Amino acid sequence: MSYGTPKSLEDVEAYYTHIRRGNPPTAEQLKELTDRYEAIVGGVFPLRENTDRQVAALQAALNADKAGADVEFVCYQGLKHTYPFIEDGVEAMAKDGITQAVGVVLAPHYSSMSVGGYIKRAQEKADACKIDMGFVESYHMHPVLIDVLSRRVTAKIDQYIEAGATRDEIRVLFSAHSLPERILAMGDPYKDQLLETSKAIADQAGITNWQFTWQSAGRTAEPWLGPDILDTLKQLSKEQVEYVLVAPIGFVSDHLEVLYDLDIEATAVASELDMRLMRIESLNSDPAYMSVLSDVVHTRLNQMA
Ligand code: FEC
Repeated sequence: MSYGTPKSLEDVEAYYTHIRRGNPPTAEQLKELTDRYEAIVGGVFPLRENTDRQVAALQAALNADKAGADVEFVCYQGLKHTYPFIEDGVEAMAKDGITQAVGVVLAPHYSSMSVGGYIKRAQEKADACKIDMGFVESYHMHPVLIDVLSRRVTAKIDQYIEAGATRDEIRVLFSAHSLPERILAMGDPYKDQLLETSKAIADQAGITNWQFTWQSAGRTAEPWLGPDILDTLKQLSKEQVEYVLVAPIGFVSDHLEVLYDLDIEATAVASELDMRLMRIESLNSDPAYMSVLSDVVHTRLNQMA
């Protein structure tokens, strides 16, 4: 399961309306979002192809990792805010005669407002279709995930050092999608899981100059978790930090929140502040990430059997 992205610029309004729980955006809000899509690679929607590739690569990894078990894995796709919706994916499984399934989200950290929402919808549809469905809730501390992300952080730090920075001059910002502040009062594990992942990567990469920051907060009236990355950059500029490396650990794919919010918006703010900003490469369908997903799915399936 994954967030989903519009099929085309014409599809942005329906997509945005779904995110807003059926409330259509104003013309101004729609234009603002459409402009953001147009700014990333000319209105192409990389998340769609990315997700397709991830689904195909996971299916191959699951079948390669089954160690002779008499079972064939088939992966179905279900998106949160556009076609094929989560319910469409579960229905397609039922039509194909699938009776047992494991659901996994292309996001490593659990929040009742993110992964919890995917699971609830899939579970409801699976119950209606009489499919025995189990779920992976999070995999934010999987050693292979920590390892692959640490290596990506180290690669960019080395690039800064080659360009003349010293290790002490580089500040690593781990980031993730903000959520409304009320999740904290609900005892949601999201923030703690993100801090755990950040610390594990920093320890493995031998980094002490790091901090966590939020990004991509929604445009609603209620307070969202902060500080936002744009404010963090302004603060770092006051501390005379010149080299910033962003590691958006809450995301696994190249999509709007990475390609626009970081590569365009945050990069422009950093440049105005005379700072250099790089980000680590997204995992997309990296075989190491696919092996993490395959491992957590196999583990969950064994618990169900
Ligand atoms: O590339 C793309 O087309 C999709 C990029 C995209 C990803 C993504 C991931 C997450 N979101 C999460 C939470 C919220 C909450 C709201 C919200 C709103 C938006 C809007 C767009 C959008 N999100 Fe998103 N999100 C992506 C895109 N998101 C566009 C609407 C305009 C805007 O506010 O910018 C607020 C609405 C609500 O109350 O429901 C909350 C979380 C994730 C990471 C986990 C996941 O992937 O599911 C959490 C990718």
